[in-house]
Amino acid sequence: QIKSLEEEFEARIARDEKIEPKDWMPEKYRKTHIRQMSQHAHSEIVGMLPEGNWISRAPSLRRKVALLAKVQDEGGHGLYLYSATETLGITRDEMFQQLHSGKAKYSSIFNYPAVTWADIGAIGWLVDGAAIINQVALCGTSFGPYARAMVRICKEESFHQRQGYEITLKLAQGTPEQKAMAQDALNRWWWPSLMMFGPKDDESPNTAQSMKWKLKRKTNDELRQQFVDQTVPQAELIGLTIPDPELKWNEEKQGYDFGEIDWDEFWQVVKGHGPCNKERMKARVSAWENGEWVRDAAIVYAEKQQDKKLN
Ligand code: FAQ
Repeated sequence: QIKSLEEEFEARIARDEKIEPKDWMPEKYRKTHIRQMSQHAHSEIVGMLPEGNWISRAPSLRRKVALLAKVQDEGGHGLYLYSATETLGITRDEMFQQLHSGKAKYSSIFNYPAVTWADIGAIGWLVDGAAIINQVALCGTSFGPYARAMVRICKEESFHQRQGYEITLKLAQGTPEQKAMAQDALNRWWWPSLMMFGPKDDESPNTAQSMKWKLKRKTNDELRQQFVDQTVPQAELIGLTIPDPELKWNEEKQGYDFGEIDWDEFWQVVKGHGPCNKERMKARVSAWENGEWVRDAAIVYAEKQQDKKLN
């Protein structure tokens, strides 16, 4: 019987049908979705921290309003993705427990510090730019709730990317000091942004199965190449230089060749030894602990409302 269920499932995937939470699915399909989707949700929530750091120091009211809205969107994306993941049978408490204990990962990129205002430009331009490329592909993913979440999230991400590019553009057109700030931010965020797409395909243990199940629609290297090809002309347009001496247009492949990523640095950051890993986890754990009374009060309130309805 399992055999025929599995065959039917594979046939549905082959027909590009969406798999919905109550449909039969192989246990490994469920597990790998919980892994990727919960890590995606954690990345959105931890991703609020580097930029949150700049809300009170944004250089104008207009910048402050935009940044506040962006960070708020990220919180919304995280909650949306947690809800989508819950449909696979894991609770939100379990997901937080996995994050706080270090069992679940979140994107390496958020373990780097945002040290100047130009970093807020670089995060929007490069980090959201990379996120969109990854997430546009995920709009066609096979699990219905994840695909639908991505469609909505991508719309907001494109506003995030544009606000970041505009910050960088203004700095690049500003005084020599401002232009130097924009270049310095690009220098520091470029390589970590390329790392967001994960290990090379031949060193990515999850890619082959995830491509078969159409969880992933493009591989890590395909998406990384797309990001480089899209971003280099954007840097050129505003007079900034990509910090890669090996970057070169390849006429034959109609794309850029680029230098080797520092994979030691990538794995160090993924394993918890990046510049801000400890600080980020401390912020999340203390938010969870300090918020306990709010969660308790909300539960008691909900119970009281329920009692009122019954009586
Ligand atoms: N950081 O076999 P693969 C955002 C792990 S955007 C940390 O290739 P997979 C928006 C990977 O989990 C960022 N860990 O894995 C925003 C696996 O470990 P595991 C979030 C990484 O899953 C913008 C191991 O390495 N976006 O938040 C990373 O097939 C601005 C082997 O790797 C998403 O999560 C990494 N960079 O491919 C917010 C997108 N790369 O789980 C605020 C959805 C790999 O077996 C401000 N996720 N690892 O223990 C994906 O597309 C995939 O999960 C990949 C990794 C591509 C990230």
